[in-house]
Parts: sequence; structure tokens; C-alpha cells
Amino acid sequence: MPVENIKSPADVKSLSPAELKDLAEELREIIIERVSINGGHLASNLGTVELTLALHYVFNSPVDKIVWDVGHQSYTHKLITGRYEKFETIRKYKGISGFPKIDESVHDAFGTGHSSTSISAALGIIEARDLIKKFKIQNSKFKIPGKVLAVIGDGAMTSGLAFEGLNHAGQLKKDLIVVLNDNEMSISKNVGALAAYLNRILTGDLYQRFKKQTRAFLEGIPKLGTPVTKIAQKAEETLKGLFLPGILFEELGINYVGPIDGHDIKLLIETFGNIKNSTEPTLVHVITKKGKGYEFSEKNPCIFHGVGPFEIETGSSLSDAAAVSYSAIFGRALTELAAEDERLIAISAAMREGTGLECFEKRFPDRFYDVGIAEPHAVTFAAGIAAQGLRPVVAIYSTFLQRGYDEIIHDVCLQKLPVVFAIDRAGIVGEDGPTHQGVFDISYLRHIPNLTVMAPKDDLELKAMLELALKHNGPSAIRYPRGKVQPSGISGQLSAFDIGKAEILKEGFDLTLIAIGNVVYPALGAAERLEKEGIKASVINARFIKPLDKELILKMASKTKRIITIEENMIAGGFGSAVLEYLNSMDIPEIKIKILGIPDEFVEQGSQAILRKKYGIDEEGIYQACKAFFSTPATVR
Ligand SMILES: Cc1ncc(C[n+]2csc(CCOP(=O)(O)OP(=O)(O)O)c2C)c(N)n1
Repeated sequence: MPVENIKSPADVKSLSPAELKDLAEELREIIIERVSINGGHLASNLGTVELTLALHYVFNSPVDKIVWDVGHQSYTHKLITGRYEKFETIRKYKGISGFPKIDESVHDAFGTGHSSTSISAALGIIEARDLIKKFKIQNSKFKIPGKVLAVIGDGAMTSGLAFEGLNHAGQLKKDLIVVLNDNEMSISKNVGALAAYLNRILTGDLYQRFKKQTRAFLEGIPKLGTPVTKIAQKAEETLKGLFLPGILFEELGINYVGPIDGHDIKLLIETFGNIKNSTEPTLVHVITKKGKGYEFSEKNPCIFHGVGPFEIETGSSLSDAAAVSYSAIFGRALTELAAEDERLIAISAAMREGTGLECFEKRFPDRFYDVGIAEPHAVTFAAGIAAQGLRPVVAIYSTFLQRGYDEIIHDVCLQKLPVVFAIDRAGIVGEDGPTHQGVFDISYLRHIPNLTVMAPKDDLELKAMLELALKHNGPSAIRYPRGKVQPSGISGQLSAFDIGKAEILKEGFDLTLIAIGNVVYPALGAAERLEKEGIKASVINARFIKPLDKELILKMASKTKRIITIEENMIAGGFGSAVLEYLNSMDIPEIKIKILGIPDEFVEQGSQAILRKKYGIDEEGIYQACKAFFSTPATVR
């Protein structure tokens, strides 16, 4: 049956195993074609086609609820749950999301994007189901109680949150089904002791290893060695039972099934059919190949984990090859600095490539740590390192650092430890949508005592800030955006500056634009356009969100009386809010302030350009806001 005829999972159930296989191939083609145009998570989706078909074949969505961890692998699910027609809009402005979304479809049981939430969410859904039934609670979403599944990758399983969920599941003893999609990859090769354990299950090495170690131990006992070994041999069969694969999960109170081939639809259907009515928590260990069915993504699943548009025939990227990203500048600068300072350590939470740290790892493997998808651990681990006098730099995307908020306060800043946070993807990130927009970090960092928070306007300033942060004897954070770096078009050379020192880029007396980070150049462009119309604006590159350059801000506010702040962050609690708080405390007469940034709403998906335009923080938006602002008289407080 062609995919366009699959209107709901019921249509999948009517297919024979051979037809399901054909459908899987067709789905792969559609996914490859669409991702090659829109960009997206190709390799993860190609690996889960059969798994998704089997789940929808056996279970009955939306009565049964499937929670996709991260949700980046849910394209097949989308295609067979009524979203084939809209699939060409995936990740586009106003299109369907690249992740599950509760309000997009009844089949999306839970919204995801950040990893490792599926077990906790599924467990909550189960408890709600049972409470609703037990107490006959009305107006609930559960009309008919069904099964609840969490589909989680081996990468996502490295997070503490996933373990917390498992820990609770083992206690509650409900009928949760966890499908562990093991492809041995996170974005790059999966890391950690659990990954090694899963690998030993795959190779059947677990029992062999135990046997060898026990023998070696027993033979090490003088004289007794040989007879004891014989006893051990007799007990071998009994011991074998103890070392079945998955004993780790069994010991947590979760039945283990597997490992099974995640591309064998028949086997998957049989296995899910067998465990469907289990009344206890069960984990099904499914082995898949990331990137399956497209030679380039099979060979390089890391590059094809998340991709921009590419050419199908060659697998080559259609993005601007010459573009250098902020991440690359950061990675190179840090590697250079590490050559001069052996105390320098780099830490990533499963995002080595994304944060530009491949070169660092290559050159200084002993000083690089990939801790897995474990942002809170990364922060506290860095705090421990800093407490001993070394200089850790934790590179994490703005949106994922949200997970480490308490650790930043409690473990780093309270103890004034010199940890540097390199906050990548700060600001609008684009097509990944609301789960990934990095628009909260200024607000969630600015109020933390002892923390210095800065944002470079361009490549050179990023390097200068990194040097400054590493010399600073206290915690600091540098936020920089996703995408192509803004080359320094102003100074052309790296000029040193002190913490808390802003920079005047242009002087005028009609109004003052104070911009932070990547919006500095658009602000400058707007001021130049205003000048042509006779409006003379000052432009300040704030550089620091904390501490503010109070002296300069006060001087300019007193002079021009009109201040516009610009940032790519939430207005609430952001940079403009800091300027406002400060100026309010200074009691300057007849001052007027306007804050440009993101209003109180989640930023939807779409290109960075579209979204910046929407919020009026591109050059045109800033220009228009300045004009409107200038034409209104300054009001008395
Ligand atoms: C909290 C958090 N940190 C980082 C990420 C970025 N991320 C998205 S998918 C992924 C790897 C997931 O690996 P796995 O669960 O094994 O899925 P696979 O893509 O291999 O199928 C990472 C690190 C994220 N989504 N959420």
C-alpha cells in the first residue's frame, strides 16, 4: 500500500509482513528525499522505520500511548499517523514539527525535543491512567485505558533523568514498556559504562567475561585452586542463569527481553505481541543500525544525525561550505589556549561535534571529556575539577544548559569556582523549534551572584572573551549564536578589554542603542540607516550582561535620554531588563527606554531570518523601532 493511502495506524495493521517491508522501503525514500530538502534528523529516522511500523502494528495508538524520547526519530510515526500530506512542511515556518507535539496529533502522546524524558513521562501517564480508573475521575483524557510505551535510544539512556525514571518504574511495578533502541550511537559514538554494558550484551561477552574472571580468581587461591575450579565448573549452568543479558535491568525490577534485530519486522511484531499484555515493567532491547538504507548515512551516521539540505546522489551538503561557525572558532581558540595552559580541560555533554570540540579532543585526548547526555553532571564534574585548581570549560548549548541550572548556582557560583560556560546556540536556533531555541540563558544566568556573563559581537571578540574568562578567577559564561560567524569588520584585530567594559561603536545624541552579542551589527546597520535620515544614534556594544558597564550606560542615558536595548533573548529578565533595573535605580529625569527582544511566548520553528524578522530584532526591525521611538517625545517619569 503506498504511503499516501496510510491515513492512520489502522491501515498499517492490515498489511502482510511482505507489504510492511515494502512500506518500510518507501518510507525511507520519502524521509531521505524530504530531509535532503528541509534538513533534519536523517540517520536516527532511517534506523527506526521497522521499529515504528511494528509498534503501530501491535499497539493501538492513540489508546495505547507511545512516548518518543527526544522525538527526533518520529518521522515514520508522523507519516503513518495522518501527517503524510503535511510532511513536506516539516521543520518549516508554520509547518509540522520535527519532534512530537501534543497539539499536532492525538498520536503524539507527549511533546519532546530534549532527551531522556520518555520513561518519566510514560510512567506519569500510567499512574494517571490508573488513578483515573480507580477513582472514576471524570473529564480525563483517558477514555479507554491503554498501554504506555517509552521508546528511548542508548544515547538518551545515559542521562540521569532516564535512570531516575527506571528507578521509579522498578518500584511502581506497573506495566510500563520501555523500548531501548540501541544503535551504539549517541550523536557520535555512545559513551559510558552503560554503553559498554549494552555492548557486552550484544557480543554475548558478559557471561564469558564473568567465567574467565571467576576462574582466574579461584585459580589464584593457593592449593585449593584446582578443586575449587571444578566445583565452579559444575555450578556453571546455575551461574549462567544469573548472567543472562539484561540482568542489570532485572535487578532494578524491570523484565528484560532481547536483544532483538530492530530491522526484522516479523520478529519485532512477534516480540511486542508477546510482551503486550505483561503486567510488569518490561524493557525490550532492540538493535538497530543508525542511518540504515542510505549508504552515506550508514557510513557516517554522526554527520547525518542532524543535517541541513544535501544532495542525495553524493551525500554532500548544500550549505555554504566556506561558512565558519561560532562553534568552530570557539573550538579552535580553546585548542590553541590549551596548548599554552595544561590546566585547561574541555567538557561536552554528548555534543563534541556540535560544540566544535573535535579538534580539542584530537590534540588533547586526556583533557577532553564527553560525559554523555548528562548536562547537570557535566556542570558539577567541572566544579570538582575547578575546585582542584584546573580550568574546566563546559561547552553546552543554551537550551540544554537549562538542565544544569541548580548545579550552576549550587556547585559553581556559590563556591566562586572558575568554571567557564561556553554557551553555544544562544538565541534563535531556527528549524528545531521551541524545544531548542536558546532564548532563556541571559535570564537564567543574570541573577546568579558571582557569575560574569558576556556575549561577543563577532569572531575576534569571542576569542578575547575566552581568554578573559580563563584568566578570571571566578565563574563566567560566554553566549554565542548558532551559525555562521560574524567576522570582525570593525577592529580587524583582537583588542583586549576588561570585564565589565562596553564599547562605543558610534556616537550620536538623538538616542542610544545598546546591543548585546549577535545583534550588535544589525543595530549598527540600523543606526547607519537612521543617520541618512538625520537621526543620530549612538551604538554601544555592551559585551557584558553582567557586570554592566554602568558608567557608560549612565553617561549615554543622561546625554540622549532615549535608550533602546536589543538582545536575542526573552525580554523578561534579560539584558534590557538589567539596563532598566540599573537606570531605574539612578533616577534620571525624562528618560525613555525600549527593550527589543522576545516577548512572553515560546519561539516557534522557522528559519533564523524569519524569526528575527518576526520579533523585530533584525536590522530592519531595529531601524523601524528606532524611528517609531524617536518620533515619540521623551516622557517625564
Ligand atoms: C538534554 C539534551 N541534550 C542533548 C540533546 C542533543 N541530542 C539530540 S539526539 C542526541 C543523541 C541521542 O542518541 P540516542 O538516544 O541513542 O538516539 P539516536 O539518535 O542514536 O537514535 C543528542 C545528544 C538533546 N536533545 N537533549
